[in-house]
Amino acid sequence: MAVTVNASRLGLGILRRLPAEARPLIRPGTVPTGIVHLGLGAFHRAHQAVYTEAAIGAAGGDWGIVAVAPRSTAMVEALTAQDNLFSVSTLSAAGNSTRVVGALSGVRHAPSDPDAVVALLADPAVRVVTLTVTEKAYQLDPVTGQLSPDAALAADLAGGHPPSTVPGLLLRGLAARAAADAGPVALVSCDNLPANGRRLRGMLDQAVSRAVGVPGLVEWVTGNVTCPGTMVDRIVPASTPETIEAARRALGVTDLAAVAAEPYAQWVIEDDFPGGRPGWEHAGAVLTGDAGPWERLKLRSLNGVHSAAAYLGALAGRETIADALEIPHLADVLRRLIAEDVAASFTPPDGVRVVDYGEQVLARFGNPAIRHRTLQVAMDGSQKLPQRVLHTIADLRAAGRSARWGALVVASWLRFALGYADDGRPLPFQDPLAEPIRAALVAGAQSPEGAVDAVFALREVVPVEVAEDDEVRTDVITWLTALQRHGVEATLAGAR
Ligand code: CS2
Repeated sequence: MAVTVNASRLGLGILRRLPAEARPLIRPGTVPTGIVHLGLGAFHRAHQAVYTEAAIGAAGGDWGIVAVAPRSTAMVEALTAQDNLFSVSTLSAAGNSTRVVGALSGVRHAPSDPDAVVALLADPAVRVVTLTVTEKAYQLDPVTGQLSPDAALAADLAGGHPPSTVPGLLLRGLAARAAADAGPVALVSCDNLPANGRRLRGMLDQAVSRAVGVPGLVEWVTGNVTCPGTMVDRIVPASTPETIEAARRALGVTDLAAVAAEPYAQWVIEDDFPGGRPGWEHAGAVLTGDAGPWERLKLRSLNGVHSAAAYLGALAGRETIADALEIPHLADVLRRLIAEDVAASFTPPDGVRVVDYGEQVLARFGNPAIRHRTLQVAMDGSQKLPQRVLHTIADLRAAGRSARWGALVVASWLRFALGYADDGRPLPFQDPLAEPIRAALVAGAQSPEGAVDAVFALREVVPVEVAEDDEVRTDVITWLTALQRHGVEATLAGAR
């Protein structure tokens, strides 16, 4: 690897100038590749890369990560110019610290070099493939988990040209791996999907069985590919110029791949790796037979509450999640959501009390040093709401309980989707299903009843048992009416 000696830019050449506590835990560039990661976003850099570096440092192994950007080139260019190094700044009220991470052994840009990614997936040295590609990249109907291919994926399934989608890349990579007899591999979803291992497996099986020109791949995948489920957790907002400035202050050089994150991190992983894995347990990860209870705990008590704070906060004109928590009564309402709805909806992992976990979550959301924008968390609601809130509601109703606080979250999402904050300012609605949702809202816009009925008819967003439940419908309409008439602050003040 070429060593960049550039006084003003992060790179191998400047590491010796850094204080010991800011240096990587391993010698960067010396660990051979064993992992391919799809999705080069801030979350991967502050989560799996950090755990994997610590695991290699503690337990060894050839587990360098080649990270693949599925879309933009900016991060690939930044990391290439920095010898694949980046820094993580850990931010809290108690103070900040910054450390350079050396886990990446390479970076690739999938759109400009899909064949290189396919070749990597077929490399026998690669035995683990991790993914942080966001919910929508799986191209699964959020409610049913059925593959719902867009035109690009349909073209990938037809074959004959290099793949351009995540399912397409995996499909062609595994076909090449089977042809090369390169050995078994674990594909590990690190996205906030429900039962993410099973969803990824379902996506793969459906893609393989529909694909043209991959004879025998169904059998090979069955015998050689595992999809362990995971629960991933760390609050990592999108990087901003302030993130880069914090890294520059700490390191004395520019790091265009810098990320900032909260101190807390958790990773629960199902231990099903036929080709081996890093010693992640030495880095604090929990290896288990079933991540399901952890995943439900996190999706419902953290992400569901995060979405609630994001929609209500954005409507009330608050820029960040920490600002949103300052809205009078919001924290109390979120506590009731956790205690009365979330905690009653599922059985948590042994030894965990959901309300205690929820208190910790609220404290994390309040971290004033983490400027997590409400609009970032509000994005892609159609892909997030089922596992974050609608499953909670469905489970409560199946047990004969009410789900009033869950209904408030649904109403706040609908109110957000209508496109205006309480002060009349427009709100951006970024969602892969923005068109059908907006069309439904326009059709039903005359009244809250009309809006709820129109959106509840969208089967790819709202499960039938929730959509056809009169009590849920009434609760959502009541909250939506209050939010529209009185705004967030008065609605929360009057919430009982
Ligand atoms: C957030 C998550 O953006 C969002 O939707 O709820 O990214 C959240 O910060 C992480 O899941 C925390 O682990």
